[in-house]
Amino acid sequence: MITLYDLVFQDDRRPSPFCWRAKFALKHKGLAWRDEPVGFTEKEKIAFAQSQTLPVIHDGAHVVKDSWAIVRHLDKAHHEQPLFKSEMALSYAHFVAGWVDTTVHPALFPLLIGDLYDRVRPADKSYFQESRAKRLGTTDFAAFQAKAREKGPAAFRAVLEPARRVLKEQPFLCGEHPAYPDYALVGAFLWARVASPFALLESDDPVHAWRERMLDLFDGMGRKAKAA
Ligand SMILES: N[C@@H](CCC(=O)N[C@@H](CS)C(=O)NCC(=O)O)C(=O)O
Repeated sequence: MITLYDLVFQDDRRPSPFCWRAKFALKHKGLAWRDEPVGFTEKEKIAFAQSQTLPVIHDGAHVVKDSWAIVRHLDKAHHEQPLFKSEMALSYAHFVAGWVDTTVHPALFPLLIGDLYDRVRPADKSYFQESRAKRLGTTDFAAFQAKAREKGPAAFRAVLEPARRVLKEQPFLCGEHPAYPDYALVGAFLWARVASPFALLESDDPVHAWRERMLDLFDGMGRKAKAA
């Protein structure tokens, strides 16, 4: 049985966008897993993988860290229901994951930082505050978030335009059926949903309808996760 080491917040919340990618990929392939929650200050649990970040998986003799390495491993080790059916599918997935990492997450982070901090486990608060203050240049995350939200979610919505153009024409980024590019993007929305009540999308946005479809996938895995 595969073990997935998943970042945990207060009240067993699981917001990590990268861990969500791994969970959707496991479901896509029909693979069962055992879940091991890891707090920010419990990195000793993943020391065996020489990793400082989550997700990590333990799959038989294989220990794999980093969400992209994990999904590549899953397809190599388990041939059923491939995530990447061609070199082009693999390249599209890599491109979309990179776009989410470098454009979608940075646009979202300032809108969520105060709510994320509020939901971090008490034992992890000072670690989170210190590490994120290095990135943001302040420890006043509530004020940083309020300033980001003054502008409203319009700038964030604009970032989604490449996805919106595709989703105007088809139900998923990958066509009639979802695949890894959809999982990479929905991870960002689950990060937001689990950590924050802030409304990101308008109801007539094709990205909104797509997000609803993604929340319904795999017996409502995303929808059932504890939300803010
Ligand atoms: N490139 C890595 C990024 C993983 C990552 O940054 N994970 C965050 C959680 S979303 C983490 O574990 N952070 C630990 C920390 O900040 O100490 C991947 O794709 O798995």
